[in-house]
Amino acid sequence: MPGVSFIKILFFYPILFYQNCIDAQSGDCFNNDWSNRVDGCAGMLFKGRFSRSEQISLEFNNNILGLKFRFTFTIGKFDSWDHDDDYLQVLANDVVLDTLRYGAYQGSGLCFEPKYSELFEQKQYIFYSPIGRKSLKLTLQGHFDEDVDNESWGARAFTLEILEPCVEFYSDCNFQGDVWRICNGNQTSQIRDIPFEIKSILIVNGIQVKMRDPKYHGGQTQTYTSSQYCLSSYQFPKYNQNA
Ligand SMILES: [Ca+2]
Ligand SMILES: [Ca+2]
Repeated sequence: MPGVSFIKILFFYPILFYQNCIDAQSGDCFNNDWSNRVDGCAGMLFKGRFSRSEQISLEFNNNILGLKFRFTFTIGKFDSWDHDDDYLQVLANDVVLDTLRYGAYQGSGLCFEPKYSELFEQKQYIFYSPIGRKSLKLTLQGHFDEDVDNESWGARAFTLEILEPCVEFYSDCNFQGDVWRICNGNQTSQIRDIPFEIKSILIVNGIQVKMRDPKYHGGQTQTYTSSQYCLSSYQFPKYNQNA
């Protein structure tokens, strides 16, 4: 039987990797992601309120693979921000993506101190991660000089999408040994030989990896939709991308 070993990867993208605090009033704000502090303004729940040098962040460790990401959230600007002195910075992997500044009277009076105004604004950032990096840290860092009853901020409707996801194949179990990586958007070649026996695969949710080898599972195609920590044997397959 002239079996041809192969790998086919289905990238369904963008992959919605993470979301939190999406619904106006539901319980998905009440967890420990970002912060366990929750407040409401105009019928909307926010993580917050924060002031002074308070920051909130979320880290994904050793479970995220991608070259290109999109992070969105909605900022709540509350009360008396001093436009030149007070600001909120958005960071990915400790690199500043944006600096947000507002004035005390921007928006309309919705909650908290009646003299000053509130503004809700959806923000969206596309950024890149170095090849091979498996962690990501997102941070909202405040820079304020007065207390929360005078000037503050909150955040809600967090989403993180992977616009260019990757899959990694390893020569040893538990994602050790040599690595062979394929990322969506890599246009170097459509079919290549993987230069070692595959023992484990790191797969982000939302990707399908199909593999077949005549010496494995009777030549049946296997479909994997989550990471595989230790496979018994896949030898010298061909790679075939079908996005
Ligand atoms: Ca107010
Ligand atoms: Ca201030």
